[in-house]
Amino acid sequence: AFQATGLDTCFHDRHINPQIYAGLDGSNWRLKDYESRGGYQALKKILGKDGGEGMTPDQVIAEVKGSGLRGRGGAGFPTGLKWSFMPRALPVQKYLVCNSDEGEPGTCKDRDILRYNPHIVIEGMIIAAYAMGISVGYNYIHGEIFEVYERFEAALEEARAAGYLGSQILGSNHSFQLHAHHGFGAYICGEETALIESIEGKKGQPRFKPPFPASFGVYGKPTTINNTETFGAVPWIIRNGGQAYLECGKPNNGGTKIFSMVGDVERPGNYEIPMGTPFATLLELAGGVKGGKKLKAVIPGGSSAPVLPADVMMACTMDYDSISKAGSMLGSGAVIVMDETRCMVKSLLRLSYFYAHESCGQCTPCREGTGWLYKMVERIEHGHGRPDDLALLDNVAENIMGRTICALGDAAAMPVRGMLKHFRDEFVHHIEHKTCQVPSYI
Ligand code: L3W
Ligand code: SF4
Repeated sequence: AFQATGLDTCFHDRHINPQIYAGLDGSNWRLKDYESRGGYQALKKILGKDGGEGMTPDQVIAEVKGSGLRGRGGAGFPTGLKWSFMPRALPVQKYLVCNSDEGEPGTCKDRDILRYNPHIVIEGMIIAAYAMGISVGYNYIHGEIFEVYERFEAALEEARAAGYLGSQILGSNHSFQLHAHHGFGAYICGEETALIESIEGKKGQPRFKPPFPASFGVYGKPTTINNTETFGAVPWIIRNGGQAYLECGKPNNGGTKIFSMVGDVERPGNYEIPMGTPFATLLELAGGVKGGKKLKAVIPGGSSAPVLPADVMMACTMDYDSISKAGSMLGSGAVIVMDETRCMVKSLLRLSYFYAHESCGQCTPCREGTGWLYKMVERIEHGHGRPDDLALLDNVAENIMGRTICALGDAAAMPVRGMLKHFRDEFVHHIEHKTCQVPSYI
């Protein structure tokens, strides 16, 4: 029904689009397969190895700026702008990092990109390194997907053997050494500065920002860090032009985005759609609400994003602006769909447990506050809620927000505030009646 950005960034669920998925199944991730899909043509284009004139680093950055590409990890920061922060002329070691530490509940896109198309990330990183004058890079891969790490290592070997990676790439002056690095599954290592600490061999705890990694990153040196999907979009942008990518989406929300449709849908999976597509269309692609039940609520951008009730969500389009106008955020693009049988108290309990468990413990509001939130929601869920608990929940969430070193504190507080804003009645019912008002739980 729509045109994706070529087959190379397309990860439709197998039930939806078997042809496209078949092109990227477990056996087609190798270099020869990627080349047959146009792989490494963008790299040849910038280096002038395709018979053309080549592109200067400034031209590459201008193309990425013009594409409207924004960070696909959660924050949506403009990629071209981030690349322009790199002090290219500074005679110090600079680093490029890919954040593949995908851990946001509901999100499962980056592992599929690496599983089915590792070379697209490698090519995107080589191009980024060229644009920013960087000679060393790391791809930090989540520790719980070890087979993906092994596959990425194998793809790196192929790229090196073919002359795409390493010293004097394709006979040019551009050299880039890229290494894979795996974590051990801590959610907090997806926060960019914790990830950098972990690369350096330290405990993965976030640093204060500023300074941002752009000036003080790996080993204190200028570092650019982007998400896996962000790098994956770069080869297409270079081959087809930034304007073409921008036009796939809508102003300020260029291109396509992969959404992980999870929860109560008939066909969960990853769907690449143009930015600005109505949520209703995405829901339809995923087969609608499971079992024909009624849609109750959606968490539109990974568990850190506030929940939205069905009617608000159905009026949204899938882009940064529309979702944030509705009071939530596009985040990492995990769309958690909840049907009419879902209890919001129980859902919040699961989320609160996650954040309390994953807090690194560095700052008091997060270390203590996430635990308090969890304990309060737990007693409400189990029929021991107190009349003043909702005011206390609100108060603790408010006092975490903006008072912590990294975004995990806010991420723990925002779901609480979203749930209380839209589904307060359910919490009140739990406290007053010591039981759930949702039919399946009565
Ligand atoms: C230089 C400046 N650089 C900002 C850079 C900064 C970073 C990027 C965005 O949080 C969100 C969070 C989670 N000079 C700069 C600058 N930068 N100003 O731009 O920065 P920031 O601080 O807005 O965001 P962040 O700390 O990177 C990320 C949300 O994502 N999230 C988490 C997702 C988790 C995954 C996953 O598991 N894969 O994606 C979900 O929504 O809550 O709001 O690079 O250095 N003046
Ligand atoms: Fe650690 Fe939480 Fe503070 Fe982030 S907000 S640094 S996870 S204690």
